[in-house]
This record gives sequence, structure tokens and C-alpha cells, in this order.
Amino acid sequence: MRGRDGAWVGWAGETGDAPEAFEESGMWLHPIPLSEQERETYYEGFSNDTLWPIYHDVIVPAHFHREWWQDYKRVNQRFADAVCEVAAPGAKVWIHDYQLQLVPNLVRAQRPDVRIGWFNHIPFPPVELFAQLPWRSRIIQGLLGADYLGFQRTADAQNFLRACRQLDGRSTKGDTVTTEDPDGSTRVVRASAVPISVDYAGLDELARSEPVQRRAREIRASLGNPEVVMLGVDRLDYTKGIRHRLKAYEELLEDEAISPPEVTFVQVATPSRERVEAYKQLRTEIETTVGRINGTYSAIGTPAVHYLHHSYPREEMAALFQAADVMLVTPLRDGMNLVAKEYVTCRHDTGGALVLSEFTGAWHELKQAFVCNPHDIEGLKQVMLRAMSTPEAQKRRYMRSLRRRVSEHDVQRWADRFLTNLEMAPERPPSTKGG
Ligand code: GDG
Repeated sequence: MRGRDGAWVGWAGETGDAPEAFEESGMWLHPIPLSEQERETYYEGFSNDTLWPIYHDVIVPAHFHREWWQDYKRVNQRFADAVCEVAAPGAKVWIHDYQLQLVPNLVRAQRPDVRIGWFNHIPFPPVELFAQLPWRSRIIQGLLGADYLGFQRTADAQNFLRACRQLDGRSTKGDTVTTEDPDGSTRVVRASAVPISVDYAGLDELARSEPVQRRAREIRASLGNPEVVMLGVDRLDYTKGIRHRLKAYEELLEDEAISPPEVTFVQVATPSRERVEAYKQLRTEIETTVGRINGTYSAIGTPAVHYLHHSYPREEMAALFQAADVMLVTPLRDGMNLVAKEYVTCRHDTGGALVLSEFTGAWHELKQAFVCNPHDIEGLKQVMLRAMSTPEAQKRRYMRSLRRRVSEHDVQRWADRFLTNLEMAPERPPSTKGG
């Protein structure tokens, strides 16, 4: 946003009245208020306890409440009204994520002059799961108010197109779907993959800086300079496969395939959605497991697992990535997973090894990673061992190739591609194949 002219409409971040709109670093920021009740019903409820589980393979059950849906509609209308207020004539409107799926159609109803795009940061579920949603047709209708819909993977775009066809009887052709507007005219909407990425240049520069390098050495020294540092960095979310990762690690300790202090594991679990029941349960489970592993396998001064339930500044994250020999990214389902791309970006020394779940969007781009299926604990253990024991020269070749991919497909390229797709939709831009 800083590199482009524009207005940003978003939740103020705290409940209650929102501040007046203001300018900051060349951006016009327009905060939207949420009441305490809407935080519970719209945000923690419908967004994070209905949609999030449905869109992530129902790893935990989804909860359906009609009052939550009413508030989802009301808040989406509030966002749409604000967008219509700030958008210049003919503006491009870029709507983000599953919390705002009704906004495209609500904006179109008031502002047929603007171009509307929507990007989904999380997966779009297979039709069999999406079909469970009592409000599925209303969501499809909401999204089809857009000119262009962007997804992380082609499979996500295809899931959406299939839902339009099978659940709503709409006609689809290639990556487009035909919809009818209230005035009876038909319109074609395009849905395709445009995978998100990271600020490669900015993060690479940060990782190369002397303070980050020094901090990385300090971290390794504080861990007792182990031969192998394994690292996990995730929001504390059941989609991230933290339990599976800990189980594999615990079994490797039990099998005596590894042992502290030669090998140690650092898990950063950033606090997240702490008032939602499934997250409370997950935290208890993870912390019990960490306690058990440490109780059994640690010695004084050399814990088997370093568990950190905090969030850290960017510099510290870059230093942690630098310090880690094996990065464990093992989600059960993840739209993209930026941590995998950030790890690769921080390894300008071409050191380290990335273990990556095949159920992440990132896996579709980072094929030189050590792939794993986190449900297969035995397989995951073998992959972890392989990531440690593969000869250095081979690992460097993998890392070079991973870095090339991320450097060539960074976040700027993602934004450019999205905006070009939006401009051209429903036509495909001439230079891209399927994207
Ligand atoms: C959603 C989708 C998709 C984490 N802890 C700290 C911290 N982080 C940063 C990471 C990374 C980001 O948060 C997390 O992004 P992920 O992509 O890994 O996962 P989600 O939060 O689930 O994001 C996901 C993403 O949207 C983008 O489209 O990739 O699939 O689920 O950047 O580094 N950053 C700092 N301190 C922390 O403690 N500074």
C-alpha cells in the first residue's frame, strides 16, 4: 500500500468507537468500528468458528449460529458503505479475505462504476465441505459481485467454481462463471490462482544486517550451541500441525534417534484467538505435551523443547530463522504459509533445511523443500531425520533453488499480478498462463 496511492478501510483493532479517518505515510486510513458483541459474533464467531474450520477441512467442528450470520451481514454492510464513501469514481477496490465475502456484491449494488477484486488468504474448501454452510448461496452471491476473485492455489479457484456450478447451478467455463445482476444483465467473473508472497528484498536486507547476524549467533549460544536447532513458528492454531510436529519429535527422542543437547527444538507459538474454545483446548494440549516432553527428556540447562508463547519483533524472527538448521512447517491445511517463504528469504547463507507440509499453498511453489504429510507421524519422523542428515552441499543446492523461486515471486509481483488480473477480468492478461 505504501508504494501505491490508496485508501485503506479496516477494523480499528479494538472494540468500541473508531478514530476518525486520517492520513499516514501517504495512505488514507479509514477505521471501521466493531462493538464488543460484534467481536464475539462476527469476528470470533462467524469468521473464526464457522468459516475458518469449514475452509480448513473441518479439523475441528464448525459452529453454526443464525445470530452470528446476522452480525456477519451487518458488519459486511458497514465495510461496504465505508468503501463506497472513500472510493474515487472508477477506483479499483481490493477486498481481502473470508471475513468480507459479502462486500463485493454490496459495493457493486451502490457503486457500479468501480472495479471490484477479492483475494482469499485461506483455502477455499471442496464443495462437499462448503455445502455444509447454511448460507452457502448467499456467500457465493456475495463473492460474485466482484469482477475478479484471486485464490492461493488453482485448486482453491476450482473449488469455488465447482461450488458455483454444483450448489448454485451457475454456468462455468474455464476459469470463469456467469452471473446475473439485479437489472437482468449477465456478467462474467474470473476466478484464478495468484499466490501471495513476502517482501523478499526488505527481509533479505534485514537478515543480512549485522545486528540480526549477531543475534542469531547469540541465540545459538544461549541454546548451548547444539549441532541441530529445529524451529517452528506459528500462530497457535489447530491448522498448523503443531501437535503432530511435537509427537514426531517426542518419538524421535523416545527412539533415541536424537537427543538433547545435540539436538534441540524451539517452538514459537504466537498467541491467537484466545477466546475461541477450540484455541483454548489446543493451547492446553500443546502445553501439556511440551511439559511431558521436557519432564521426560530434558536435563538441567538443556530443555528438549523451548516453547515460547509470545510474539516477537521482525528482527528477532529473522535471527531465529538464521539460527535454525531445520525449519518445521507442518500444517494440516494452510492457504499459503508465509513462514516457509520467510525462512528461505532469511537464508542468504544458503544454510538450513525446510521441512514443508504438502497441505500448504507454499508447497505448490517450493518443490525443493523436504516434503511431509504431517498426518503420517512415521513419515514425518523420517523426513525430519533426512533434513538433518542430507549432505550439506545437497541442502545448499535445494536452498538456492528455493530462494530463487521466492525472490522472483515476491509480494510486489503478487500485488501487480492481482491488480492486472483485476483490470483485465474476465479476460486473462496475455503474458500469464492460467494465472
Ligand atoms: C493467513 C493464512 C496465508 C507470526 N508470529 C510472529 C510473526 N508472525 C508472522 C509470520 C508470518 C505471519 O505472521 C503468519 O503468516 P502465515 O502465512 O504463516 O499464517 P496465517 O497467520 O495463518 O495467515 C496463510 C497468510 O494469511 C497470507 O495470505 O499464508 O495461509 O492462514 O508473516 O512471520 N511476526 C512477528 N512476530 C511474531 O511473533 N513479527
